[in-house]
Amino acid sequence: MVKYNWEDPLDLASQLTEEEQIVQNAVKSFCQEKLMPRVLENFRNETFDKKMFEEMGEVGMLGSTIDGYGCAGTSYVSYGLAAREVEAIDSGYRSAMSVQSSLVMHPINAFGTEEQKDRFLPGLAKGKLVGAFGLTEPNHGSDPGSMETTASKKGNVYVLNGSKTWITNSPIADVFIIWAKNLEEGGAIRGFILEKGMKGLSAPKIQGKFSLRASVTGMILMDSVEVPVENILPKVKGLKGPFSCLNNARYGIAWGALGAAETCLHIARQYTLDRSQFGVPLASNQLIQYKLADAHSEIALGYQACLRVGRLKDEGRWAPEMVSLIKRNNVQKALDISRKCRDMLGGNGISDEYHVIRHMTNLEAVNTYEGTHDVHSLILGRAITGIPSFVAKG
Ligand code: TGC
Ligand code: FAD
Repeated sequence: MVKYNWEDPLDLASQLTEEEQIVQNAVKSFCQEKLMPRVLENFRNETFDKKMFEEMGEVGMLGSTIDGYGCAGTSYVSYGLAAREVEAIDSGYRSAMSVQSSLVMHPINAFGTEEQKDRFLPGLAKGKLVGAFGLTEPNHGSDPGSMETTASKKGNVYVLNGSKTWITNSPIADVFIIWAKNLEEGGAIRGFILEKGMKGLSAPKIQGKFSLRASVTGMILMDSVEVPVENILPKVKGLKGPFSCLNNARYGIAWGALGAAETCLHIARQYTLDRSQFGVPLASNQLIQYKLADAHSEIALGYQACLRVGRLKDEGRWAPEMVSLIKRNNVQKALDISRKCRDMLGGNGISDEYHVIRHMTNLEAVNTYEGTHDVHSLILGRAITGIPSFVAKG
């Protein structure tokens, strides 16, 4: 028998390799030193410091699972642990890292030519270049297969027309992975690498978000943008291109959301130990302990599921539905935990100085992006029954 450690109830630490522990500790120190000091200012003022990408690049956090091109070549478990530590500070910072790593560097690495990899990956790994991923459109979010953005070949360029919206990093991006229907191939979906400064390309910022305020989000507008033919990603065709990238990002989110929930739990625990009402600490109240126990249990169980999927990913024995399962479950649980923790802080719970409300509002967006909670229910429902129900039958 061992003594129960409430901070690591199922002894996750001992299930990690030495390398994974080193990565986690290094990222944790980085987050405390570089991210925590700027988060309130970024969130309050909806600002984002592009320098953060270079700082993440210096410690090997960008495209970390890729081998070569200046990337660290870590396991998927290490990538998940890094997402956990970053999102323990703010989901917006994890968004910036996820998009760069899973949605921009991964498709270039998996579907690009050697020239494209040599040209873009080292700069993206160092954070000298910032990337964005354009799938969602104003009229097509959960159903990207109906996208309207088109590419048509004219001589040695593809001409791209269309618009993407709700795109993380787009206003500050140098490199844009754009998914469009190629008219020459009967509308097959293809990935293209667009670069800042191309004529007809703009990326206005979306203002006024109540969630993920420390992450910059925008549109991508393409008005006859001429993209050299060598900028098409040649090795993938169809929706499996963007979805393969989403598998990795969704996996990181499953870890990250629990990192945010864990921060909320730690803050609520300390607050209820420190604050007394009716002459006793709030934490001595059974109703409070019940809520803490629920949060503690869900976080511990959720991490075990993340670790399991991470190990299966590292072994190549995973299925996309496993990722839907942990993204859907962990984000919903994290959102519920953040709401309960906010409640336990009473009036102070709505002040950003106590951080919990920031995590709570962030998790609303996390529940929506990368496939909404309900879309993942439908993905799992299809796997359980064999019946796709994305389109309601009249
Ligand atoms: P469906 O018929 O199911 O599939 C079409 C083709 O795609 C393949 N596929 C996958 N391949 C790899 N991984 C997956 N997870 C895959 N899911 C599907 C599938 O095998 C098929 O291939 P093929 O060769 O037979 O053509 O497609 P559908 O049109 O019925 O779509 C169903 C649905 C709802 C599951 C899908 O559209 C979906 O997942 N919608 C959600 C959209 C979404 O997640 N958007 C995310 C945008 S990016 C973002 O939010 C970034 S936020 C980042 C941040 O800031 O952190
Ligand atoms: P909709 O698809 O219109 O859904 C609205 C509601 O209807 C949801 O509750 C949904 O679950 C429900 N619904 C939809 N279809 C069904 C159905 N068949 N059955 C039952 N219910 C259904 N996208 C990118 O491409 N790149 C990015 O970098 C990116 N970053 C983002 C950052 C932020 C902060 C946010 C908020 C979004 C981002 N997105 C990005 C877009 C995100 O992926 C979409 O918002 C998401 O996929 C949902 O699409 P939608 O907003 O159009 O909602």
